[in-house]
Amino acid sequence: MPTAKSKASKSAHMPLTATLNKDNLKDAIVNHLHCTLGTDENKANVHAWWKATCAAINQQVMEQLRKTQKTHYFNDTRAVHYFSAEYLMGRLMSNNLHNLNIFEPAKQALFELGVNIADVMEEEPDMALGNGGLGRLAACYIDSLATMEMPALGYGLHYEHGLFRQEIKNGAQIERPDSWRDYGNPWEICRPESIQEISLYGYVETKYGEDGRIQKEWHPGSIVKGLPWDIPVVGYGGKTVNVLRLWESQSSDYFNWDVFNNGGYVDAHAETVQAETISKVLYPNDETDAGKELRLIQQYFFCACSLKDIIRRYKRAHGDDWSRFAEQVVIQLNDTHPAIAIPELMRILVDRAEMNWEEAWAISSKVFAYTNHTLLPEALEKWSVRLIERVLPRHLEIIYEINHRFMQEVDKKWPNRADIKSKLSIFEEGDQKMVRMGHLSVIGSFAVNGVAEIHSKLVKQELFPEFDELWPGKLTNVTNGITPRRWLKACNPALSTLIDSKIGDDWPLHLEKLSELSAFAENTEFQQNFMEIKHQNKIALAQEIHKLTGIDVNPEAIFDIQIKRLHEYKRQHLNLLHIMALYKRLLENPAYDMHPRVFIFGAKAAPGYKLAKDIIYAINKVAEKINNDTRVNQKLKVVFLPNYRVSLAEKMIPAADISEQISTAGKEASGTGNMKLALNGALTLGTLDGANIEIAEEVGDDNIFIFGLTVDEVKAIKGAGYNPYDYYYKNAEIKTIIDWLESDYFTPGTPGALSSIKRSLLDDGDQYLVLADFESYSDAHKRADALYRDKKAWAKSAILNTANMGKFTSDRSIGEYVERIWRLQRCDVSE
Ligand code: 26Q
Repeated sequence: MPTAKSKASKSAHMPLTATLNKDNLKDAIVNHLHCTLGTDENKANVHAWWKATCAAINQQVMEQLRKTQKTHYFNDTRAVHYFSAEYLMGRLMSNNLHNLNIFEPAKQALFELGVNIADVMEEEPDMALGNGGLGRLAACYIDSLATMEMPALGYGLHYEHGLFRQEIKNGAQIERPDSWRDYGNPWEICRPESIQEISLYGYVETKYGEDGRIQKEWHPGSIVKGLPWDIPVVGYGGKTVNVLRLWESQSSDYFNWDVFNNGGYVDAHAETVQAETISKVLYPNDETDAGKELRLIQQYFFCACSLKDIIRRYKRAHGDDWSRFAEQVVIQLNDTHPAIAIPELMRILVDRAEMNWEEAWAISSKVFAYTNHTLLPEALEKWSVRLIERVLPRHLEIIYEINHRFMQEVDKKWPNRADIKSKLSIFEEGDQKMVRMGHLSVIGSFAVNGVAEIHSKLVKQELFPEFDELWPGKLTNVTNGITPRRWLKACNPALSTLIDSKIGDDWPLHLEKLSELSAFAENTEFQQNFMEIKHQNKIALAQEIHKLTGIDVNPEAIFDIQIKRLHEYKRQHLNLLHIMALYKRLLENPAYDMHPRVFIFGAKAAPGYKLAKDIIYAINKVAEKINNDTRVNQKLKVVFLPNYRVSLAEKMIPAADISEQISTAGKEASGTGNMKLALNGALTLGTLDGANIEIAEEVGDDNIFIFGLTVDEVKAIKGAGYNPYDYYYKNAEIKTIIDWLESDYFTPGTPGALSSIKRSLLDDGDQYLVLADFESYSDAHKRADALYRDKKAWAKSAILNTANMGKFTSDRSIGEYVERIWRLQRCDVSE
């Protein structure tokens, strides 16, 4: 236990640079060029400047990191441990400079050294250790936790290769490996002193202790080492610097030496390769469960390493006294990906700490909380019993025991209801007996939340209704949020400066203050300033588009943007069908009245998701045709920007006029891109789904284009037997467009190259109701077009979007988790 005395013993050492300013930054950068990188100002390339600048920034980051860790240690505070298989951090240099409030001094320092800070920032590879929304949410949340000075640790996997780099060749997606740390990454600290070892495979021995009590001993078949890498997470204001701890897998030396000594030299190397495979690469599937052994091992590996790390830290303060563990430790499960942590903690308590089941469960069930991010049946994680039995034999026994006791509880509540039991059981009977990780997570957690009001309502009503009845209050909502530091201040500096000049500069910490901008929504001068910034951002994006694709677009056109993973439920193909409709209208009537429009897409498809890749191909083929058709290309352009990622989002979002959020109602849990785009003054064109509903409530009906079936209407139309052919035959425009897909108009010489989309929309039943929503979607676009021509009206709506996004700061979300779920105290880091 840390003592008051040790707390008082302050180090006499003063930091080299207490706070960095322009002059000492300059010195530090040059110094690092010389002493860290072995080069100098004349020889250094952009990469060296980037590394030297990061090293200079790190002087302050590391100092605050040290102070934060010391403060948290001495205060022995309760802390949240965010368990996530994904963190989409993006670039860190600009973020850290802004959060330390030294962006301008750094820019000036580099300028005086003859270097442009924008070029230096471009040199940084994205840290893309995630697929999409769930991974970026984790990154926004750890930013807010540090900003709000909360004791918090992020835990995850140190993937050697993050999400694949997307190239487009002849219109098709090609996947290339991502290498974010090829020449070393300056933001990570290797911590070999905190290596952990974890077990896999093997068998379980049942023994009887002296007291006659049954004891289980797991004899592993394999041991793997976990090496932690720490990424400092700098809060806004730069006081609290928390840690994101990512585990790299390595082979365990001593274990392999046995093999080695038994003459298995080659086998020993095979084990090495296997162990090092675990953290090699991020699975590029989102919303689907591949059921792959390596994926399960990844999940267990990082959970087991993280729990050992947490317990080591707890024991340093409390020894073997477990009584305060649940007061000190709360673990948030980011979806079910880390759910295996629940039986792992039970194993440690029962087998290692030798607690009885009830004591262990009393602790474990106060530690975990679970966030659900999806209702899609194919995305609900399930693992076959056989696989878990082979990889984690002891965990399977524990899961059976958890379920057995839970079934008794169910039987008390609903006596003799085999139907309810089989519905609620962790085990799903069938051809292949499966473990439902969602059920395990709900049973093993003290709180369960969805990520937007509508989604949480559906989690309660459709996904887990009996759990809600059994444990009223356990299922709740925390609407997602985004960090305004990255998603407005850093990515849209001109707009940020304008906002500062009107309402002061503390909105990044108090985003609800943006509402004060409403007073200027009808002010002509403010409208002009606001729209001029949008225009400049569009010019910058147009240049980027030219650089990346060779396509020229007109910044006077409406920039209509859809950026997100490619998935049928997100309906990029609805957008595409509408683009084809506009094209056809323009061909048939060259005077067709519309403001020039540029449709811009960014999306990666899971490599094994055939139809998603076909949709990318179709977008590119349609784009090629339209962009080269001089009959229409003054009014219509289509751009697919390759390799969509956080750093590209930061360039696209400030330039958007229209934000496409067009998922089938009930399918998008929340969405967070919708919040980022609206915050930057784009008008949402979207369905009543996920957080769109709450965005509409905030901005008002006049400042958003809502279309399409509601959740209830989707249910009704599906219940009545939806037939897409009804729409195909009734609406002549829909029919021509869909038939167009089958011709060789867009793919000269290869008719049928786009026909899989037609098939999915007709023969395969149009699961996501694209045709049912088409007309309403087209109408919404007409309303958007009309409003855009009224420059003042559009400007007012755009301003009101920015002004009304206060609710969606991730600080609000984190505030709700802290108050209602985690019960944390702010911890002041000052010396
Ligand atoms: C599961 C098993 C095997 C391999 C991969 C996966 C896997 C990986 C990632 C499953 C799902 C994901 C990611 C899901 C995701 O990003 N969901 C999104 O989460 C956002 C944050 O809450 C929401 O805003 C989005 O609506 C939701 O789609």
